[in-house]
Amino acid sequence: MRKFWDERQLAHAPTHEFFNGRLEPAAETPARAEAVLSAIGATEGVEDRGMAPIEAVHEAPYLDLLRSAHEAWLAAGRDGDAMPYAFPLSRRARTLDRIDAQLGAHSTDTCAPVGAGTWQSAYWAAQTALSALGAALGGEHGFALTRPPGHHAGAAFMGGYSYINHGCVAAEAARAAGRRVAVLDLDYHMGNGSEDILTGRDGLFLASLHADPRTDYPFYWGEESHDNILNLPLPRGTRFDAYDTALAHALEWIGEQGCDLLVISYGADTFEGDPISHFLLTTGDYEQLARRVAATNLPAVIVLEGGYALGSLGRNVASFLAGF
Ligand code: OKP
Ligand code: ZN
Repeated sequence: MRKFWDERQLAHAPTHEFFNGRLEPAAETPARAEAVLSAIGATEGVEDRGMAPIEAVHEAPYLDLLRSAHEAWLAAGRDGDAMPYAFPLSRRARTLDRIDAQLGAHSTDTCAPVGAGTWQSAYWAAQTALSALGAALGGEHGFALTRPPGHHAGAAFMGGYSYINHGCVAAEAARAAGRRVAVLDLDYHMGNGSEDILTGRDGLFLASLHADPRTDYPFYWGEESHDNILNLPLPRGTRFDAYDTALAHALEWIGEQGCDLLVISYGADTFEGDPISHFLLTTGDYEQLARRVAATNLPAVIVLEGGYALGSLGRNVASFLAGF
């Protein structure tokens, strides 16, 4: 297992998030990366492969907005993180002059504040995932220590702490290199951005285990399977046995699609002690689950999505990696 990290991912540092109708301390913080770093040992640095692999999954106007939003926010006389408050559902104006309107048009929710360092962190998360892909293309598993998460970011939208979908950036780059790729999403939350990006793309597949959207964010995606997407919702309270059974099903389906490379969106927020989630996996369970994945003998790129129990996050990630 080769492990990759770039410290520019610490630049994104939201202080607050809008949750249950009020501002709460942010759950997705730079301290998450520090916690993982201290548990996984030495990491390798990251190469800069530029914008092209990011532009292969995100639309240019969205990337332009993401890069410029915080400056526009300051220019509008605001301070702190940029955050939308109005969202076009069926209606869309031709011109969106105000930063508030632009943000709302490219966001699913109020869970993706844009600060001065957001672009830098999301960009280097994608580059970190691409470096881990380099390892997998060379036949070794690669772990990308990535933050902020990516799997709620779609082709033209941010949401759910996610801005650039680094897992999909790696998956698309692998496909461009001639591989047949399955994204296996093991975060607690359904990866609606990944579904948005991957639906109907030749040579790319998504299998996702996640909390039932009837009870959990992102609510409006993830109940049904279709095309190249396998969605496996699980109830709150899910423990190892039911999770492991669903994982076996997902891996069987991935095998049937003839995939030869895995991108794993690993979220440690399926942990029993996670403060915002409701599954009951233990630290030791992650090693067992990873063993099952590794038994496919497919090279894997592992990117980090969620996981918010700061005191256990490092151990949980290390346990998952140990299974490989
Ligand atoms: C990101 B990842 C925050 C409400 C909480 C957002 C959850 C995002 C999870 N305003 N809902 O999948 O771990
Ligand atoms: Zn999550």
